[in-house]
Amino acid sequence: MKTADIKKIRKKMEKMLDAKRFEHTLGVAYTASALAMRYDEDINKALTAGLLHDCAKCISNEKKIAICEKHNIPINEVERENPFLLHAKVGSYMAMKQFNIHDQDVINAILNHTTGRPGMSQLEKIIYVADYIEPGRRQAPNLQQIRKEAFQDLDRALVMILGDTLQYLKSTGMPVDSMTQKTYDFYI
Ligand code: DGI
Ligand code: FE
Ligand code: FE
Repeated sequence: MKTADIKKIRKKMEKMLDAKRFEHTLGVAYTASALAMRYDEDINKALTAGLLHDCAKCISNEKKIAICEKHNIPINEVERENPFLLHAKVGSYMAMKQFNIHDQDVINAILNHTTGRPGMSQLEKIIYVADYIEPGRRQAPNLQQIRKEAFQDLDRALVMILGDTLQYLKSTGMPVDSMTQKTYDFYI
């Protein structure tokens, strides 16, 4: 991943996303790069995955489902009910096909950024955590504490986010994707 390629991705994302989502995307990319510095990970991979993680976010639910069906991307029951969850799977597919990203770790970071997965790589954890703590986020409880923890102990921050996410889903009555629960059980 060269700097020039990253600039190109950034320009494309500005066109593909609405202004608010683009702002969030930049927040995630730069937060991920700071975490990469802290944890000795590849900064350009963190920037690339951060820029692309929500690339499918502004695609309609109907279109996301159609893309999955066309390319044999499996849709589970919870995703069928909450198609916004599919932006992670569709986004990782688009990163490969439209943005020519072939680095499996970057692809996995995009694929698993919403639910996590057991046995995440450092880069996957960095994107998952950066998505939650980037400076533009305001609403989440314990955000101040989680932001601090992210730069002290990445796994602890990960568990805090998974725990708060499950609690939030429970309180709103939204169905839990089995992967979110499995990830929490794995890391707790
Ligand atoms: O795309 P973003 O908003 O930047 O962030 P994201 O991709 O992490 O999505 C966050 C939302 O996903 C948040 O409202 C919680 C929700 N979410 C995470 N895990 C699950 C979930 N929603 C459902 N229904 N089930 C899950 O397991
Ligand atoms: Fe997302
Ligand atoms: Fe995001």
